[in-house]
Amino acid sequence: AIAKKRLDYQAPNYLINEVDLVIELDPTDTIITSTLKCETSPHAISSNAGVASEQDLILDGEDLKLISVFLNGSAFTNYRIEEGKLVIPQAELAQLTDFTLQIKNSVDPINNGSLEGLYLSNEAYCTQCEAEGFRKITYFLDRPDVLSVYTVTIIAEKAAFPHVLSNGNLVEERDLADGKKLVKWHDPFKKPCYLFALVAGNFDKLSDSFTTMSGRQIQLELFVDKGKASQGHHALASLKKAMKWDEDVFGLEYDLDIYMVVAVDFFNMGAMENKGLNVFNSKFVLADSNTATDDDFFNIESIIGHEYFHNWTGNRVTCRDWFQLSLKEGLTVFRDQQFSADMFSYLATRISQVKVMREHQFAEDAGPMSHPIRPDEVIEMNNFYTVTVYDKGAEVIRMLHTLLTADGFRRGMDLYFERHDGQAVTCDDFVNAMQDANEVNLDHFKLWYSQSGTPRVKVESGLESGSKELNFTQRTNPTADQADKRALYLPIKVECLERSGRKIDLNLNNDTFVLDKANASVTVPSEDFVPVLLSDFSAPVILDYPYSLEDYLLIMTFSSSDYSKWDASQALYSSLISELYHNESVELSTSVWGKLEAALRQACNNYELLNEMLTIPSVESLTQGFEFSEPLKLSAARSAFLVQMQENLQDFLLEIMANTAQKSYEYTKVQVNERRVLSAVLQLLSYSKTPEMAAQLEKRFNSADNMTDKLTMLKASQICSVELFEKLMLSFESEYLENAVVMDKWFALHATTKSNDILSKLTLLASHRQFNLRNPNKVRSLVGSFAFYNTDGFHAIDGSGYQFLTDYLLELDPINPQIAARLVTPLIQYKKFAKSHQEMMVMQLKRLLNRANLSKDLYEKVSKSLT
Ligand code: HT7
Ligand code: ZN
Repeated sequence: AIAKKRLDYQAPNYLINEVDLVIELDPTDTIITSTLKCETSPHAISSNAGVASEQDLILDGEDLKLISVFLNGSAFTNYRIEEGKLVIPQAELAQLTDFTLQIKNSVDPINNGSLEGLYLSNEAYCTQCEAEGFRKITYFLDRPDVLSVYTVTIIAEKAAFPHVLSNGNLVEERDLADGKKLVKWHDPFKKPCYLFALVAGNFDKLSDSFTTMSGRQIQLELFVDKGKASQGHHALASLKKAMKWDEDVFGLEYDLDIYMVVAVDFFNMGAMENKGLNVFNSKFVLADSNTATDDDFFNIESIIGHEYFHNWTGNRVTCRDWFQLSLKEGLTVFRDQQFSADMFSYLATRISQVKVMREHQFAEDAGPMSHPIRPDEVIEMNNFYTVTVYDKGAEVIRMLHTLLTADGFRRGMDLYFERHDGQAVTCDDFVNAMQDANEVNLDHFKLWYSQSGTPRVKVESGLESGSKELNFTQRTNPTADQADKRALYLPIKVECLERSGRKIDLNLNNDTFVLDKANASVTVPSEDFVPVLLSDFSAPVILDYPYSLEDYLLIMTFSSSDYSKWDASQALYSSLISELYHNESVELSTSVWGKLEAALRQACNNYELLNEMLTIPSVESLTQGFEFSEPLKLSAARSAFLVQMQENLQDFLLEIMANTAQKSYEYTKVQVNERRVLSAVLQLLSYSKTPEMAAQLEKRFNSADNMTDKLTMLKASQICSVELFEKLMLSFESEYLENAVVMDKWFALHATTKSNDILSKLTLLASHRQFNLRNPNKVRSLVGSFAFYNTDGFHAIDGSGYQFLTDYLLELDPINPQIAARLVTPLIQYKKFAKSHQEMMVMQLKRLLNRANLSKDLYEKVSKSLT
């Protein structure tokens, strides 16, 4: 497997201005006739040469059967096939500045388990072309800087496929002989081939419309499986909110006359922003109160928003090459976060994002796959749809937003679109627009794009005659991909509190201190204070300050930022759990509990904050705080902490429980926060493991009128009583057996159960009639939940969890390498665990590496982890 390098970029030798596709659908033998209007690219011509290219035309292709080639209307046979690619020799094109190439090939959708290119999801045809899937449909210059206008004709059986869709506008629909029909679509906007889409199936359709700010009526259509139309309303309402928000906040209006969204069950990721025809994983579309949780409602709104926002950040302005992926993904994630913050809540949105960074991105940066948000080297592009490119990428955009303010950021966005609409550009082009629109110099800031790793910011306070200094030092440790690190440009939000809780004025612009070198300090006009650092997670760094428990409690009580109150609660819990980790028999002092309760009581008038403060850091997030953690010991310490917390705060928790009445379900912010508080309280109380608590959970499960509460009771019973958990799970299974999306939750709950025979359970579940190895949602629910979130099972002392995952990956890799490579993540990050675990994990990684024909996807990750 050969790595591609960012710095090797070369502009294309040929352009493809127009693409005309005729696709005759057939499950095993779909025929594609592709007519390409090509032109020699100006880049390919050296000054003293003629007008024709000096290089062969090399069209990407994978798993295709070539039928015929025509050049300018004549049969053409002087081509070569090299490693799947179709090569038209330069000599054949020597006299031509523009030419038409017609290629006929066939593909086999039903046997395409990779879910890239054209495949079948249940009975529907659908496509996934990002990143490099178009080459699995036809021969093409499969790179994002080749932009073309598409006309797509689809021929399908009329009865089986009432809905036959592609990008843009419908221009023709007519019946053909033999029960077939022809449907033709035209997309007037030039686009890269990764935004091409085709869907054909028999769906229920929900229709609506949106009037844009300039008064144009846009037709909205949502396609879901038959019988599920009632579960599509939330997604459609979310789409309209997103369209309005992008107009209000960024002045961006939708461009085509129709916007379609299709929900499919077989999908590798969350959703895909194909021009005018989004394809969604059904779990991010379908929702009603009986089948979806509050979190599902939130995620649907956010992902619908995300894909919609791509229409400008991704589609109208796209990436020059895939190394620039964060150009569209980091920016669009930032935009969807701002949207969620405005629609739902800033605090909840920010906290959930910070958890992603701390639990997953920091781990990625500390592991073998560490890369900058703009990677330098890639073997398999699918491996770079990462928390680094997406989520750290969004944090980098957020820092620009902080530094330039909302108005300055908007000026930068306006200039970016003014300069680059219709182009394929780079991350530098984006930052340059921000810089030029605001007349600032962002050269140093750009280092965020090329440097990987998580900076550590150490803060110390030193006494200076009558006042104190806060001394900041930043350092980024070497990562697997880069040895040398430089100081970054870091905006750090700071607040200082006197012991009385009074805020000290620091005279900082926007409460933000910019640390732009290795060391710097801030003067604080007080001798005794507690600094509140990195409010709002103003930079993606790890902070190190010698806080005492008292300090955390002071921040939890007096900080002006709810975010910082939550952050202090998490740091407090982590430090107490760490005490138990080092000495499992330690009883945490009663005075801590009393003070904690007092701090939590202060938040009782703010259920949004309270529920966050009652949530204890996950094992995954705690793991990041240790150099070589013993996972089983850490999980035990966390449980021991929860038992003590429950014992010491029981009256307080029972009081809250008594104060929250069950209401008939509505997805409103007030109700969501009440349910979240109740969920946190019930989970904590479940550590009592008493029959009374079990009875309470059973009663609440049976009377729940919504999925959120049902899942809360299942999760709590998983802690409280094995018998109750098994009983409720059986009842849940019989109620939802036919609902694929809901059953994913059931699989995931089983997979995260603490149990000595978890592996035989998983094996049994894998033969459940709703389980299907070819469906990524099922695999993620069962195997993914186990490997990522079942610490005790996955890290079992005998290595059986590691072996189980590996066996599974070996089976999955030949079918869907993209998903196999995602699931290997917990195994390749072995270096953060104690030696005995490392050895067993390495043994399994070697088994993978020794497999003949391992995919590029797994090879890239596994081989890096073993060097
Ligand atoms: N831009 C989309 C990425 C995506 C994807 C990438 C690789 C393979 C399958 C995929 N499905 C979707 C989704 C997004 O970020 O909006
Ligand atoms: Zn995206």
